[in-house]
Amino acid sequence: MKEKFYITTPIYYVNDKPHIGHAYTSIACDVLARFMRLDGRKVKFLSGTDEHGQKVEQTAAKLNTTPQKLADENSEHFRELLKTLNISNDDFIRTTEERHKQGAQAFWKVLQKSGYIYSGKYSGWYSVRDEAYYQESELVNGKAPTGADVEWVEEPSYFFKLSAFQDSLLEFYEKNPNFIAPESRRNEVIAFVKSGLKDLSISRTTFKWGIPVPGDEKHVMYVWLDALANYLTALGYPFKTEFWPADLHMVGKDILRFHAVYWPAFLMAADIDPPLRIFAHGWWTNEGQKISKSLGNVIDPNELVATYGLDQTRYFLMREIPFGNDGDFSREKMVTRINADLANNIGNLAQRVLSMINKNCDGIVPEFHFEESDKKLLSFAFVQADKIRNEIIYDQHFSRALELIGQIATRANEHIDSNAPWKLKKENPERMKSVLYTLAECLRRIGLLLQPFVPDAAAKLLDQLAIPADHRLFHTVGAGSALRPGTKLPAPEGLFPRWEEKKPL
Ligand code: ME8
Repeated sequence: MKEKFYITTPIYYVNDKPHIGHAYTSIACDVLARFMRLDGRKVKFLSGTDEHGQKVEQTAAKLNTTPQKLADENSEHFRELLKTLNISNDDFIRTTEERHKQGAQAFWKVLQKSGYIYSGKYSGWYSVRDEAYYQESELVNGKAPTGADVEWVEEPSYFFKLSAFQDSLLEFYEKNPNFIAPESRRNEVIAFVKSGLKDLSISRTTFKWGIPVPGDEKHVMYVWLDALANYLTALGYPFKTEFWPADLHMVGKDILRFHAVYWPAFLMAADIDPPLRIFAHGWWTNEGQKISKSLGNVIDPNELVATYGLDQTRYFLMREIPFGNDGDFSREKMVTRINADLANNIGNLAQRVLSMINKNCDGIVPEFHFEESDKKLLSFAFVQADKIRNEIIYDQHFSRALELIGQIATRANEHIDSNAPWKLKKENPERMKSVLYTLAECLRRIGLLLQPFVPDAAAKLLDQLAIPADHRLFHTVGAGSALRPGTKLPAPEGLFPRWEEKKPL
């Protein structure tokens, strides 16, 4: 059996349209899903929408529509965004689907049967925007630590005995040092759990838009318990759980606590294995400013793609900042990446090599007799591939992986300059052929490695090298699957155009 890999995005709230944060998480997951498939794993990649709760109900009321209509409309926007971004998810779950409602209710019943649910009364602070309860001590100037408004809530509620899991959670983090990434976030979570866990209110009675609590329909399930269960219900829980435990839940830093504290505690209570890893990524600002609706600087990912191109957008988001850190989006940084990394380095390499083979070798992969420098370049590319694999599999270090791919292109461009194949044409045609072969083979390796990040451009590059679709898995990166001399190549086409600022008319 192939090794499995189950990866999830957060499920997105349907109170509004998608923004850059949604695109970012989805692209990061897609890179991993594609990487793991190319690495020979059996992948399950899940995304979806989080449709219940007070926030969605209130937004629908404001817009004079029903929560279901609002959810239908916005869920579709998320689905379309995934298509636009070339996201390769295998499933898309909506929490209003029957399969989810039934699975979430079954999960509730298991928690109840195990004795970890009791009924009581909640009185305390709640933030509708965050869909989160806050302690008095957490408030900052009367607001949630996130800046969201809070309201005082007093209502009958069921509670989950979260306090009973404090020690088990700490032991679990201790035994599984890779459970929370990055490291700094792990420390935050441990400190939070050590500071003491209170039981968690897991049902609401003052509004209706949620999954009814089994056996007590005056209550709806707390939207986070409902939402987290999606990772199981999408697999067919309680009947089927193939692929569980999840290998990675990708989340933003603001929702780490729900995933790294509440979720494993619920699962422990239900006697189900916790997921293997939670990665909390950072947040984007826009030209140095916090992104917010009131500032009117929300970035629409559809516009990014329309303006800069799909692969360019994917590349920028994965390359610009170390994954886990916060990052700043700016037009200037985007254009610099497009021109310096994509057009001038990788694009230019492909252009030079493929057009020289086209002109000087009749578009046929030439014969070769390697010199030491050729072998050195190819083995560099091979070693980089191994390093990239480690960066992605163990650390999800996307920017470093792309940097390593860029280094192969830089070396290859240097190899062109130092060998000057255009001069060799007359002086030493045999040597020219070997140099061009080496460079084309180097491009093949670059093309293979680029696939998860910029799938369209990588496919175009591999097509131009006449690599059959079934020769594109990572195990083909080595010499055993190298280009065959004599292979006819199609006419070369540009890969990554330069960004030219349009001059005003
Ligand atoms: O939180 N930069 O959904 P959501 C980067 N429904 N990421 C950002 C961001 C920014 N400026 N702004 C937001 C939810 N995000 C829940 C999840 S999972 C069981 C339930 C990220 O639509 C944010 O960190 O509000 C989060 O991971 C994601 O967008 C979805 O947020």
